[in-house]
Amino acid sequence: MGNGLKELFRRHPSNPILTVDDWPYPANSVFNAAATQIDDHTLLLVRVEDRRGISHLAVARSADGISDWDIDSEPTFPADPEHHPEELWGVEDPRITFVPESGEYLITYAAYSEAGPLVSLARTRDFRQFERLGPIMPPEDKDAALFPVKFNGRWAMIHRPYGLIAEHVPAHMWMSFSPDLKHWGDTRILMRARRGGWWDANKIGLSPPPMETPNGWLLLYHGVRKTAAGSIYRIGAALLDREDPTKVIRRSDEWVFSPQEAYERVGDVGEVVFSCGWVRDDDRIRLYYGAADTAIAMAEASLNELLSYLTALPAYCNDINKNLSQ
Ligand code: BMA
Repeated sequence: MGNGLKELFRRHPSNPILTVDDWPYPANSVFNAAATQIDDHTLLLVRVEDRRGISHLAVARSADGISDWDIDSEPTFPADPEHHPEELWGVEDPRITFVPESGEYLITYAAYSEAGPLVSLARTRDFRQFERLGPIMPPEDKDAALFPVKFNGRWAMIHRPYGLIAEHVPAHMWMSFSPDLKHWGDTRILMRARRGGWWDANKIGLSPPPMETPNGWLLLYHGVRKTAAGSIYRIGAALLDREDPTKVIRRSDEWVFSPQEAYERVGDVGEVVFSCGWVRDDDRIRLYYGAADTAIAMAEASLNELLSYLTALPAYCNDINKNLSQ
């Protein structure tokens, strides 16, 4: 976007809406928060990096989702390496999926194990008590979120395995299925990283959990562009078939959101916008994102505008052999 075209996502004027200065206890940074709407308030499950470099998760609540955050006075979901050795170096980048069928919230997060990050799962009803279901994907794997409904009786999850063969092998988005949230399989590539000079070449991953819309499952995903000065993390959009989410039906060529403001360009890791959560209120979408691995910011979009943009794109070709130009 840019060049005078209307941006799909509009930054909130009070960005960044949460920084470590708002935190009730000492920490290094707050970023990459999961988000959900509970009754009359917005809940963020925030990744907090402490001053050792280890991350935990903390709950922040706000009536308008922008200001007056009520933040838990101590870590809500600290790593528990004693019982869960895979959490040795912390817990990171959560995604929340509310399951209407059971009234539970399922939380996927990256547990930073000695062998690299892996996908772990926990569930809660109130964000006070959590039940850990443990690792569901071996390392290295992250950027995972569940769908809120089952498909033919099976849970579905998007995730991003990486580094299984070698660093130079592209990191694509994959999808797996499970009858019981414990045993995962029927694993396949969902959407490939592009190649060459593309903004989303070589490494992509899911951003917030998939959102159900009349036109299909709306996805945002991050693409990583490696440059001589470091990596740039931007966000693109895609649509999956509503009945068969293994089919990508649209994918934006251009990114829909990218680092531009000072708080996105400068920080612990500059040139990063990284989203793990969004909240929908009729047509209004609030996208929460980590800015430069340092603070939390928010941008708004209209669901109808996003869907009009995507549905006007040509149908996406899922056939890799016809897609080599990308
Ligand atoms: C990714 C993840 C994110 C982080 C981003 C930019 O690989 O580790 O947590 O925001 O890098 O540093």
